[in-house]
Amino acid sequence: MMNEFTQVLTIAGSDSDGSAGAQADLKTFMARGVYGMSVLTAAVAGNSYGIHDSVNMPISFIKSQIKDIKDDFKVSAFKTGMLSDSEIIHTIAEEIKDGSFGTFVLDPVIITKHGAMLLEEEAYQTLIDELFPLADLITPNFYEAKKLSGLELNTKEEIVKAAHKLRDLGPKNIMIKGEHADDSLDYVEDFVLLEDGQSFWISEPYIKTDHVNGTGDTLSSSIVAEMAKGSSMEEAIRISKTFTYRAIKNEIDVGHKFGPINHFIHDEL
Ligand code: PXL
Repeated sequence: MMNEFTQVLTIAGSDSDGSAGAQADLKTFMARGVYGMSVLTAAVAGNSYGIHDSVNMPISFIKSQIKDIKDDFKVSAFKTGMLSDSEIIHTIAEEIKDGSFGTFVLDPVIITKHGAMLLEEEAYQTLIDELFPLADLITPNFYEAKKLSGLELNTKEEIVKAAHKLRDLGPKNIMIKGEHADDSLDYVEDFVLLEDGQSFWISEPYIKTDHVNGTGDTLSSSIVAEMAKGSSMEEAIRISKTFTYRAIKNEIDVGHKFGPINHFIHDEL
């Protein structure tokens, strides 16, 4: 008897150094015990010093990848990561709106921690107009939440306000990830607003490390995996936050500068 496997998908960019993008997503899917597939939207040339080049996949090729997955697999949940521009966003929206890939986690990737732009500015509105209404969850980081809500987010009240403002744009659930640019922080606090109106903060101790590449990708793909396995949205978010925290805490020595997190963490969760 063959094992039946839960199948999930990432629609994202490839990152050559394996720390972020589709590579981080696939490693996370493996660590969380689901079968991961990828539709590549773009590919970046990067290492732990930064991103040095990138190309977008041709629209026809993005469509071919999606068609091949639809023709053969039963995807229970999926995420989007780097989408580059309006044309790619529009293509993805058209392809996923039939709902055949299940639960949709949208990680609104705009910029890397070290300043590389992964989404053109002209595309922010397309992301909001075409993909937000289809999303079960969006997971903006602090910077992305500022850009997409138009609020400054200087206080906790403003973060709560931003979450409501973003939810009014269509996504069912919102997770705004806390700021962690400041080394004097004791905790990183994320704010979650659920579909039923309940909300909560999740906090984990701040870890001072240069090895945080791919953190957002890992969190959102872990949520995809947990949703696909049957968790509720709240459970999936809590499990994934702990998983990501542990992947940051248990550092691995890879790369000379801003290294990856540790996807080999898969005991007990
Ligand atoms: O972590 C954001 C991200 C997403 N997708 C790709 C990336 C990165 C960051 O480096 O390279 C392809």
